[in-house]
Parts: sequence; C-alpha cells; structure tokens
Amino acid sequence: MPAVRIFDTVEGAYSTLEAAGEQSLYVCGITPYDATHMGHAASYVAFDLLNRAWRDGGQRVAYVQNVTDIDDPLLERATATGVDWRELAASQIELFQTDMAALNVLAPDHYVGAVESIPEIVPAIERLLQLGLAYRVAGTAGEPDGDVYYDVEAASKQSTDAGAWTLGSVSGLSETEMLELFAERGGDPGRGGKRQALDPLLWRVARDGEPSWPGGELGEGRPGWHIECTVIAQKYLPAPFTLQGGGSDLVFPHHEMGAGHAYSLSGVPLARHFAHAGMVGLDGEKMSKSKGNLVLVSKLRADGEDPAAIRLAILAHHYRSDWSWTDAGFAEAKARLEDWRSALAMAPEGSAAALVAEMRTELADDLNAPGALAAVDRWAAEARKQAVAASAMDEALVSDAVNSLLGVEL
Ligand code: 5CA
Ligand code: ZN
Repeated sequence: MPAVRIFDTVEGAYSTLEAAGEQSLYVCGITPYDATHMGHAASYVAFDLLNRAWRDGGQRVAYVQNVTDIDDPLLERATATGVDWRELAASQIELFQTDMAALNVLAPDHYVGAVESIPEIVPAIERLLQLGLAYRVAGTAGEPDGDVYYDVEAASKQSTDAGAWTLGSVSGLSETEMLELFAERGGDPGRGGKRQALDPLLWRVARDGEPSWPGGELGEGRPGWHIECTVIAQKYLPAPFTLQGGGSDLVFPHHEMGAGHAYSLSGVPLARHFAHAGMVGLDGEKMSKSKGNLVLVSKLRADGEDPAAIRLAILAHHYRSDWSWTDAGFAEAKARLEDWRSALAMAPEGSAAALVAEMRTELADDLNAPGALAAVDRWAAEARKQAVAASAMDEALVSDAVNSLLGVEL
C-alpha cells in the first residue's frame, strides 16, 4: 500500500499521510441514545478503510474512539421514554458495538466514555480558567451561577505561531455561517452572560434532576461536549496525532472548538489532519430522528440481510460524498456480492496480484472505495469470461484482499 493521500478539511486540499511507523487516529464516537443508522455506519466504515490501508502498508495504528455517554440528547431521550439514562446508554453502546462487529469495522484500541473521563476533564477546564481562556457565567433566567465557557476570542489571541489555533482555523467558515451552525448543533449562542455568542460550554454546573459529578474548583456538574474529545485524545494519543475524523456535521463547532481547547492546553495542534465523511440520507432526504426515516443497521440484520452487503452498499459511495440509502442501491450491492462470490470459483491463474495492486492504488487515493469496487468488478467479469476452474492461490489472494482492504467477507 503506498502512502495514503487524503482530503484534509483544514487545507481544503489533498495531504499525503507520510508513513511514520505509527499512525494515530481519533474518530468521534456515538452519542448512545438511539440505534446506529446508516449515516453513523458510513462514517465508521470510512475511517475503517483508512485504518485498514495503514495496516496494509505496515504501519502500526493507535486508534481511539469516544462515546458521548452523557449529554443533553441522551438525557432528553431518557426522560421522554422513561428509561434510566445509564440503561439507555449501555443498551445503545452494546447495539452499536454489535453492529460495528457485524460490519467488520475494526475495533478501536481504546473506546472511552465521557463519564469515565471526568476526572481528567475537570483539571483541563480548571487549567483553562487559570490561563484566562475560560470564564464562569453568572446565573440568569433560572440558570444557576457557575457554568464555565471557553473564551474563543482570548484563545484566538494566544499566539501568532504557525499552527496556533484561531477561531475558523479548522472550519474556515465565516462568522455568520458559524453562528447558524452553532445554534443548530448543540451550541447556545443566546445564553446570557457569555462574552461571545460562539463561546462553547466547558462545564455545566449541577441542575435539579440532572446527573452530576464532582468538579473540583468547578463545583458539581458535567462536561461540555468538545472538551470531552480533546481530553480523551490528549490522554491516549500523541500530540499532535495523525488524523481526527467524523461526519461533516462535526467540522463546526465540534472539531473547531476541540482543536482550540487542545491548543490552549498544550500549545500544539490536536491533530495534523482532519477528514470528514459526507452525510447519508434516505431517498434524497436527510436521515434524522425527527423525520423518522432512519435506516438502522440492526433492523437490516434482524431482517436477515448479509452485513457484507450492507458494507458494500456503503462502499459504493465515496466517503466524502453526500448520498442517500435506497432499496435500489442495496439491491445492487447484494447482486455485486453474489457476483464476486461466484467469480471466486473461477479466479484466473495469476490474476490476483494485479487486482490487489489496483485496489491499493485506489484506496491510497483518498480512500476511493468506488474505484476499488470497480476494479474487483472488472476482475470478476474477466474471471467469468475465462470461465476456467479457479487457481486456488488466486482465489485465496483475492478473497483475502477484499476482506482485509475493503472489509468485505466473501
Ligand atoms: N458523540 C458525537 C461525536 S463526539 C456525535 O456526533 N455522535 S452522533 O451519534 O451524533 O454521531 C456519530 C457519528 O456519525 C459522527 O461522526 C457524525 O458526524 C456521524 N453522523 C451522524 N449522522 C450522520 C449522517 N446522516 N450521515 C453521515 N454521518 C453521520
Ligand atoms: Zn467528538
């Protein structure tokens, strides 16, 4: 496998991830309040391709993923359904891990919860306060005193060094665009007492009826979202680590603010590269809980669908494109899987090496799974044309390569 070239969100261009012996990967994990839908699955399959490409190239990979096991959406869902939030999280985490295993997504080395990380998150926030890059907000309109916010303006002025974080470093968005997305994606631009509308929450002090944990100088409470990923990544990975990944809805504010927190805490960037997967919809509409149009991996599995076909349906789309799950697309994936499986029994002598090389070239080029699939399609068509008994060696090589590079079990 040649060195992988990936489209870096920050650069807005391709970057080559030089072979360095060890690569380090942080992929944002789920908020476990509902079952894994095709959009979640596609984002983990995308970064699984990177993990597999690195390993194929002889690189060791340190892979960390969080699980946002305490946050507003989880508590809201628990309240709405009358389930204890801990039980809801535990059941959805288990379902997610079963779905990922079925989809042949290699497990991270560390799968780390927000709750278990609170003892590390608290000192990080205390430090931001000491540095003058965070502040406490006085209670207003029924809110208690003491919520802690990150001061994006002060943090943006820390340093003029190359690699220093300033608001917009990661996302490249205008302030108007940021304000719009901030409100849509968990931010609270209108919270009274903040220095700047875009300042994100670091620590939410305890409220009646909400779970809370000891917060040292911060008082009882629970952590904000972005600091969670920063602290977990900094604990388990080098600084900077190779790449942070997630869906494109995480570019702002999540990855922007996480990178800011990390720079404020350590003086070095969080990650060398950022990459984002496109959004998956259903039949042309955004897949969302409110629309009730979720395609769940667990539901398809329960219906007896082959997880390898689900994975192939995902891989038919380039990870950066926005696409829609459709019945027709899934039917194509099932037909393709059948085609590949039957062609294996006709693997022409000496055909495997060229195919493997072609798959590697495609995957090293910004994880071009559709290109790799097309290469296997051509190989299968040729095998069928020749229609001779399989060379056992080529059959095994093709099957191994499709399994290890694409994660599709033939
Ligand atoms: N816990 C946070 C990340 S720290 C979170 O965003 N959780 S999540 O459950 O909402 O999403 C998990 C991952 O799936 C994220 O990378 C998110 O960007 C991605 N994702 C969510 N919806 C879609 C979708 N419709 N299409 C593609 N990816 C999606
Ligand atoms: Zn995250």
